[in-house]
Amino acid sequence: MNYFIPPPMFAGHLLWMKSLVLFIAVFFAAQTCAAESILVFDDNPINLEPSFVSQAMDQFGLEYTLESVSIERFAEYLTASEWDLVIMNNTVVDIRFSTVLDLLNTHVVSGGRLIIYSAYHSSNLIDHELWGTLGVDFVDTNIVPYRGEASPVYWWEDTHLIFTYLRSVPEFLENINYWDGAEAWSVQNSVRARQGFQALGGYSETPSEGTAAIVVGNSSKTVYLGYADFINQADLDADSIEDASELWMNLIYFTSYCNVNMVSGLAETSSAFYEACETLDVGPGFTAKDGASVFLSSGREINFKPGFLIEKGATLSAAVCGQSLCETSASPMPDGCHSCVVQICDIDPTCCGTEFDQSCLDKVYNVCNLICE
Ligand SMILES: [Ca+2]
Ligand SMILES: [Ca+2]
Repeated sequence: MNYFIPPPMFAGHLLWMKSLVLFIAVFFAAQTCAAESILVFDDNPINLEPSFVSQAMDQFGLEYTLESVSIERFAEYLTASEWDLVIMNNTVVDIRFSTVLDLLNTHVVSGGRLIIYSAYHSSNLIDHELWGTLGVDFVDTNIVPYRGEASPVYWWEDTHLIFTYLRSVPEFLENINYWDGAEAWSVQNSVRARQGFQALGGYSETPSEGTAAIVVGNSSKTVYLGYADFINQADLDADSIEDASELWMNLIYFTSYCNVNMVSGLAETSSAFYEACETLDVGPGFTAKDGASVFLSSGREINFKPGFLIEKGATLSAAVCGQSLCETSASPMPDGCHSCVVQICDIDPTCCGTEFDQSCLDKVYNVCNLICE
């Protein structure tokens, strides 16, 4: 069974605010960011160019390998090398007869990061061990017909980082399966979270066992998603970014952010947070509009590129630690310069009082879940 019939053209707060007495550093040197190894499979039928995932990646200036057609080629990529982060947003391609879930399970068991949605969880893949590794047990499926309304997805812990970290993301209350292409179905899978995993959102307004749609675990390295987001075109908070794309930005950041260090092409109208471990490039093209509160934070420096604009009624706060979060230093970190520094120094005050030694550096990964290259 195919859930999607393609038209011919498609064949194939943060706490670091607590000491916001910092400074705005203005540089105009061009900096590029080194990419982490990120592999994406995304056959989202409505936003292929670019998909919500790609929009989020592009906002960060991240390089990634994208496969949107062939599950076999995706499996080859998985086999060929190790990846820091793998994203699978599988709406269309039938994966039931591939080895891809085996490969993804190996990836996670070996410590890799994974964010996954697959329509085919509801097919004969229910018992695959990957789902147990991700902390979920299948409960039910809701197949949403063309022009039908899917269940809303509610946030059960609306202050969690995945809903607030970089972008404030409204609940997915308008999941309407309508688009101008060919007839398409979408699939929502509901699951039960296992012990030790967090169900952060689901199809019921309040947390309820067996109706979970967003489950995180494995030390914040994995996120299971139960819903197809290609049908969610809403921008309910009217900040000019589709809410589904905003959630991807947070999810990517939450699972594996560190040297994500470019934000561009944005017009902010509310609060937004952007942080980097070493260098943060803002722009080209970045506008804080009336009512926006923009918080920037970086280890070494923040570069403002052409097209950077703060309009009347907007505020900008920028914090620079003065040293990379990815290196040890004989100097302590200024407390509050970065959300990760706040987390680390709450646990070990010597990192902000004496020196930023190896045990502090280890916490960048172990506590903040940030990857330094
Ligand atoms: Ca938003
Ligand atoms: Ca939005």
